[in-house]
Amino acid sequence: MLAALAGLAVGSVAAGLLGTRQTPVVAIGSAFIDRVPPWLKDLAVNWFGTHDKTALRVGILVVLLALAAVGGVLAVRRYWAGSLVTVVLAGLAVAAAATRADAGQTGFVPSAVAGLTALGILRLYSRRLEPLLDTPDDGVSRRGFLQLSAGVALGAAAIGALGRLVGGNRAAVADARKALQIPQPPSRGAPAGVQADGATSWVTSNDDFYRIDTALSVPQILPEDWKLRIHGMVERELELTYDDLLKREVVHKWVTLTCVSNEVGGDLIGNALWSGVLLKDLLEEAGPSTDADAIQSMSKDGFTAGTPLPTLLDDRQAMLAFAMNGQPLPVEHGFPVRIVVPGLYGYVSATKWLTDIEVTRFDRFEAYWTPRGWSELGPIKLSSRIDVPRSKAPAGQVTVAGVAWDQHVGVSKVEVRVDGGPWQQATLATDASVDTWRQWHWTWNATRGNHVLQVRAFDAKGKPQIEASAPPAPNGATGLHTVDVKIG
Ligand SMILES: Nc1nc2c(c(=O)[nH]1)N[C@H]1C(S)=C(S)[C@@H](COP(=O)(O)O)O[C@H]1N2
Ligand SMILES: [Mo]
Repeated sequence: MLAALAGLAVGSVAAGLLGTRQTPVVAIGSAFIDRVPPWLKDLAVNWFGTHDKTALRVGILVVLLALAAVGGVLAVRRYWAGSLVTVVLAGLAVAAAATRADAGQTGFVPSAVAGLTALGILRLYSRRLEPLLDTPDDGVSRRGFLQLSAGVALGAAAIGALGRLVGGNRAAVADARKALQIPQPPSRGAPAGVQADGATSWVTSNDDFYRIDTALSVPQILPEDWKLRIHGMVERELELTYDDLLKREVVHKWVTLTCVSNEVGGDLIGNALWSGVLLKDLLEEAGPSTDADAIQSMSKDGFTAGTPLPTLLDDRQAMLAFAMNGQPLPVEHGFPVRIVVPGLYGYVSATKWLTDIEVTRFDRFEAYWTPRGWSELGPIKLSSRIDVPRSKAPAGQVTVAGVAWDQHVGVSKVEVRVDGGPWQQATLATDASVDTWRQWHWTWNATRGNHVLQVRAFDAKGKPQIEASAPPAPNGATGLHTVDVKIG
């Protein structure tokens, strides 16, 4: 186990020095994420929520240490058997790292170096342990074994600490992000909105914004290294740098982003002011072929999304965003540039760490989530959520409040009912645009006892949301958000 830990420590230093994210654990974890069956992914998200990535890292470590222990026991009598375990594990990591989208030429090196380190230490151990097999009471050999262990443990800890220091270009990217001067929105004017205690604020701060992606370790891209290619079925290929982007006409737009995995009543949704450049302008400059019906956008880490071309060319102001609530995009939210398309779930549109846009046809590619059981097209479904009260309230006048959304269509009405009684109309807060969620509130004369609150929304055309319960897969959950409240 110490040999394995020392290998991981050396591997992480190697990754830091080479400026790759592919430490052995990240390489194996990323390969695992790409192959995990949907039921297991859902289970992990249910158990660990947005801590699922930490859980995966811990899980990999535990399994690795268990296998290392087996290898260690084998190596006491037969070094080759123990080293075989090490070689297989390191080989898996090397293969995983070498096949990542952003592996580069050196992505496999940290895993290879980790394997060699572990093999070397295992060899030292088997030498030390051989004499103990014949004379278990030999104090000198015992001391030698303990000294070696202490040395390896200390060395691994020191190298691990060093690994944190040389941790890739994380620090450089953070500094570059801080130093950026980006065009500011004219005024941050958010509508006044509903201010009830515990009501969700209309603007979601960058820190509170939900984060969903497949990146076990977030891509670190310096703005000066960022380049976007727009190519494929176009008349003229475009290549764009970060500076080119900032020099263009900038739009600022409130858009509510939603994840298709959001359960009824869930919190994988947030509203922010995005600043960026219209995709319509860029695509028209490139001149898409009349045969094209989609773009495939690609992230630095190989994630892809397929977005219908018409949603990028119409008036909804789909954009290449570089700022979120007046700040350069946080690294977790796609720094330096991502896509934001009002009305579409994130998995078919909102590519973070964007590096490539191919104008193409849906019948020529499959985006990341399509072969994993999610629909090719992902328009956001009309939905509503109760935010207060969530569990209990004192008897009397109780403010029931929440949000409803149907991006790019709009919400016209929200209704609430108590204990399955008649639907009652809630008051809607001011409408910023059809592309954002809408806050609502309703005053309830609550009596003592246990009650059930439900909410439903209507779209701009007066159509109610779907009441039948359906899970998030394959294209978004439906059903009424239902909350049990104890009034006392
Ligand atoms: N590179 C990359 N971009 C991505 C994803 C991803 O896994 N990788 N996930 C998408 C999904 S499913 C959603 S819901 C949104 C979430 O954006 P956020 O994390 O900024 O809230 O990002 C989208 N963009
Ligand atoms: Mo998502």
